[in-house]
Amino acid sequence: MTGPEGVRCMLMRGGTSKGGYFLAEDLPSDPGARDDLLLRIMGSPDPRQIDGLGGAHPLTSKVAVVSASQDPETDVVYLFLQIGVDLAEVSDRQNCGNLLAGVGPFAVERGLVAARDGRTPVRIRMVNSGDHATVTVPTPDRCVDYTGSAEISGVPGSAAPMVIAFQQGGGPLLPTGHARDLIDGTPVTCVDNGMPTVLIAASALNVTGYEDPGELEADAALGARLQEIRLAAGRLMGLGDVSATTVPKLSLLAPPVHGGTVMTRTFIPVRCHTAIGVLGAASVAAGLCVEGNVGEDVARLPATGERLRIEHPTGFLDIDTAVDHSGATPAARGTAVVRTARKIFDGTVFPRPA
Ligand code: NQM
Repeated sequence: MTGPEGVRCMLMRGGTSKGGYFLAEDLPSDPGARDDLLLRIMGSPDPRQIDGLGGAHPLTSKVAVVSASQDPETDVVYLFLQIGVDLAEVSDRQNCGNLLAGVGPFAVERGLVAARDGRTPVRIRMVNSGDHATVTVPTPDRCVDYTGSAEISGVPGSAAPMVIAFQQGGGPLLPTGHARDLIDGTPVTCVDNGMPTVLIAASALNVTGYEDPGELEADAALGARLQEIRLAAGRLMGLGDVSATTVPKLSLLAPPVHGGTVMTRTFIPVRCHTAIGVLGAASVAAGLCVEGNVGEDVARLPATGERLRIEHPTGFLDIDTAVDHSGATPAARGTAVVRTARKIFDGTVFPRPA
């Protein structure tokens, strides 16, 4: 329940993102009242989010709302909400595979899933996409252990691995029905392996794909071109008018430079990601496995195995995935990834007054 004083909240890093984790029962059930409260908790709208939990960037202005599942096949239900930084907007139009890494330990910590001695699988239904995933949480002595030796690019130090296995989603891998579309003369591959994403060779937009994210964000002509492509791609992908939504994302592709599969610069969709999202990387990886995709002359697909290393501005993200071409249309087979997560605080957050 929302008390007059404050709201129970756990602040966690999930992968390379950070956000507030709430039990659904601790928030108002009315979405309008919930969103108003969350904006005040995060300190939005304000470019600095100085009066709230938010970190003044879309990657640190996120919320996970978690509840017990009524479905015996699933343990918990996870709703992701993107909280606007400088705009008073709360969006459920996209999922977040990074915060998902924290949903497993959060569910165990809040008693929604009984911890096993060793490792505890938490089966999660993701409301935003309708897809399912299992996060396996290290639980020695039936307690969540956040310490360990797993390292992920973009996060200093090491922590316990949270292994995420995604189940096959229901939607098409190629939402436009094609491996390649032409948008105002620019070849693109529109793909959705958990995150609607538009793949574009960086060279097609006259950039190298190795620029600093800040430099790309400062390029107004590039930003305008990306927005034109995004609006057209949104319609082709059946997403309608995407002018006010955070999907589809755009990933610029360049040849790998660290021995991986491909180098990326991903727009989410206005800011350029300092790394890459989990589901964004899963979509890039699956798109690169589709015959005829726009990265064919850019990427170096592994000769064997199903692990693709997606390079990004601060390192790389390894994705296990493969595409099945035996059916009428290409389909992604199970996707898996290792992330880490960490509890930063657990307590009561005090929202800015209404
Ligand atoms: O793609 C950023 C992130 C994300 C989303 C974004 C994510 C994902 O890095 O699964 O995690 O694309 O807005 O958290």
